[in-house]
Amino acid sequence: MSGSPDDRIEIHSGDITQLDVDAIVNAANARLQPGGGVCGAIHRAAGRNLREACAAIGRCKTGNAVHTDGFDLKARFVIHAVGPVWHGGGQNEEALLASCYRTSLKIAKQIGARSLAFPAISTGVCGFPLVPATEIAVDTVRAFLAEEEAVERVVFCVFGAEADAAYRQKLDRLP
Ligand code: AR6
Repeated sequence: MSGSPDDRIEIHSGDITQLDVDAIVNAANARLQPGGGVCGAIHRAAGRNLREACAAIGRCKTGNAVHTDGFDLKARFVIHAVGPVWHGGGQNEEALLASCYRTSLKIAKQIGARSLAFPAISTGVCGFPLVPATEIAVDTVRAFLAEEEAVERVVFCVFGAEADAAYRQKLDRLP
């Protein structure tokens, strides 16, 4: 084993587009278009080739993910995961969010990405409450890392003090 799951998890506060990891995960929309938030930032940083690669794929269902190259990013790959819009919790949002994390990790394993960074999927425009979203993100990643050695390192890339505090609290890591 390459260490216990928690030794392979990091929290990084800042812009995911700057991270030097094998793959970054995008909080994408179903049409895989640039959009705003972290998705817009990733498309701006990766360049127009990313838009074309996404257009060639077409669509992706909520809870699922697809991958492309990273083009102008430091990351070799972008894994585009489509998170659920929060409708109050009665529309399978929690399972769909967990599926985004699980599917992204499986893709990372398939493409040989040993280090992977996630943004806080669905917690911006999609309105998923931060604390339950953090629980799902961390629990799903921990469970995967406990079973799989192929992905060696997972970075939770948080943007803003509130998300930073939520992840630190969940992982019991005080600043
Ligand atoms: N690096 C890391 N995290 C970021 C960055 C960044 N550069 N920019 C924002 N965040 P959101 P969603 C955080 O709204 O809720 C888009 O239009 C942000 O603070 O980007 O999944 C897509 O096209 C928040 O914590 O994604 C979709 O249509 C988190 O990233 C839709 O929005 C997610 O916020 C996806 O909405």
